Amino acid sequence: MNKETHLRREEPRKIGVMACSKLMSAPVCLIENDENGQLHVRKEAKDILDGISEPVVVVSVVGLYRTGKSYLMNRLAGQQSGFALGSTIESKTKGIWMWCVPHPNKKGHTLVLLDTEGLGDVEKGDEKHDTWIFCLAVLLSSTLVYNSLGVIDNTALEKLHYVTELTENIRVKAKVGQHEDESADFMRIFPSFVWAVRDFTLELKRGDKLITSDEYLEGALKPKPGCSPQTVQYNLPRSCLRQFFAVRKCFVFPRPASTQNMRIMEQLSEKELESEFLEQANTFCHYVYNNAEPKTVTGGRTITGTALGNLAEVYIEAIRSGNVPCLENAVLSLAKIQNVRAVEEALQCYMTEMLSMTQLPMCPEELSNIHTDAEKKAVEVFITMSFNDNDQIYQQELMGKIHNEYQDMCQQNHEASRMQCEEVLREVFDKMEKSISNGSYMKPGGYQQYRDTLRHLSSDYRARTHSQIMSEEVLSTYLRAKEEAGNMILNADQSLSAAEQENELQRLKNEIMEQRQKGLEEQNRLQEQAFKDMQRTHDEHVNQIIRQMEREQERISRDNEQVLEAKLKEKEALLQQGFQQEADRMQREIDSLKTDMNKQETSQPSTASKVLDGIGTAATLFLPGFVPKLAGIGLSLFSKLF
Ligand SMILES: Nc1nc2c(ncn2[C@@H]2O[C@H](COP(=O)(O)OP(=O)(O)OP(=O)(O)O)[C@@H](O)[C@H]2O)c(=O)[nH]1
Ligand SMILES: [Mg+2]
Repeated sequence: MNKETHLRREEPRKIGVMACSKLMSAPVCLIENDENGQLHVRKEAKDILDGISEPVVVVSVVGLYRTGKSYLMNRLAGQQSGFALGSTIESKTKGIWMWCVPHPNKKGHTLVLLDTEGLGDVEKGDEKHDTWIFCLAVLLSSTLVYNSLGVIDNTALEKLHYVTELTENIRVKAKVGQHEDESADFMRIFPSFVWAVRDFTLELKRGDKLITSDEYLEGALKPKPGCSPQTVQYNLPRSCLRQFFAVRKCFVFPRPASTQNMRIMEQLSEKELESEFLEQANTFCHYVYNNAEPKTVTGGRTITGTALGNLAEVYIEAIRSGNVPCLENAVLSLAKIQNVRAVEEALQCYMTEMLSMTQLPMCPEELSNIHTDAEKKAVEVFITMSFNDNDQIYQQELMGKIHNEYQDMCQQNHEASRMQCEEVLREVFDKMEKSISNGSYMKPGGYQQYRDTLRHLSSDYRARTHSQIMSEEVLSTYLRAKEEAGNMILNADQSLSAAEQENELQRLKNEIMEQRQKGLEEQNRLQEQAFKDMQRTHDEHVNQIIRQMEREQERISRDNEQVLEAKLKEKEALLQQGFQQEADRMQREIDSLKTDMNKQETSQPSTASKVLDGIGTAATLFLPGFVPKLAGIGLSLFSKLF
């Protein structure tokens, strides 16, 4: 018996999710019909998604009404109740409901559960509505759970006719070539597929041999030979499932409790559920937690909760205006919305970090380190949120804005330092100023006295301001202002001969020049720091883009590999079953997929070098004379360039 069977209801279930109430205590409606019968996204749900800046793993459940879908979703949330269940024959869930919970084992990810309205309710009699619910579940999720009761037989597959309509209702590319086969595109971007068979009472055996639930599903998806209309009809949903969903999985659940108890499932403790059901339910949940991928869109880009909300709106808008939702167009619309926001939020993140960490005046190296950290975080925010910023237009905008803010901050740091130095200067030279005013130095030997005091106080001042960036500059300005007074004291000093006075005058001039030089050197050091900062900025932006490109490329390659593997398997199966023509067609698809994969592979280095050019040029705009070096960029994609 499974360990979890012993858990009492009051205890949180140990299937993973513990702190899900942190995000949302209960599900909310995401998509519903408005008063005109048109689908729309509920603001409350959109606002919740807007606040989720983490990548999302989206699991949706679809299937005929009254088949335990909401109950299964509650189990995924690790909760006894949440999505509303009904115990009568009337369908319960309307539209699409959403529950966001922290992902139980993917740190930094949110698990978004989408529970959908039951399909095929004759009372409702709105087939088109059902079709859209099914399409939206496919479009919005990264794992699609199809839930049905009983067995996977022809009737069950006929009820899944929605998959055969996907090609009419969803478009991947805005323009499709005449003979282009879209199934690989669908397969690449469609969610993984899980068939949950409820109230399964049979034994998983073929002949004498025990089979797995996955083998059971694959067996049910085998095509029949022949080309009679009935056979074509029979094969259609099967081939759609095989062609659109590269990853397919099946779980069979026995009845969870007695008929009496099933009406009050939400109130049953784990003990009151059938142990075999519990075991299956836990295996199912663990499979989803471990295998459901973060949601991506075309181009391998992982999306955040915010983007998911925007995506839902873009799709709903297309459906409302009578268009077929198109993934490529959706990504373009999403890019416009997301990129502007990505720049704003990244800049906000930078400013918050800077303001909380800095205390002006401070040493420029320290300020620079804080800036580097803040910029790194800001670029991370940008990279997670932005979309299709292929020419790095928005990233360069961010770079410029951060640069300006940092320049302002450096300026403020100079000013703060100047004020503090001037304050010290006033204190230190106060007595000497008084002596100048009351003419105490206007006497024989007065000049020497003045010079000694000046030297002595200058060194006092330096000791008190040695860590200040404006120390020498402020002293230089002061000494220049004192030149006149020094000359007067020198002139008035009768103890010095004319030649000595001439010498002293020259010395005074030289000293002022030297001090001026020191001030300039100080400013040069600051300039050098600015170049260093720019180099770091450049590296940070380039590194993060390239890393992101690598992640996307990795995901695209993985998706392609998966599609390729599925197609090779499919071809083998077709050959074994004597479908030579179909197997040949599959081989052509495989060949064209391989060509695409090769093309993508070879275009990577040129894309990477474009990034470097773009970001490098942007950097030189902010700092004339800046030459972007490639130090610190040691990433694998980049190294392919050489
Ligand atoms: N026979 C059976 N009933 C179940 C199972 N799981 C839950 N139920 C019960 O079936 C009824 C319907 O469950 P829901 O989860 O609301 O079903 P649903 O598919 O979401 O229903 P709609 O929202 O109306 O489409 C409830 O009384 C549940 O307690 C199961 O595995 N088998
Ligand atoms: Mg329901």
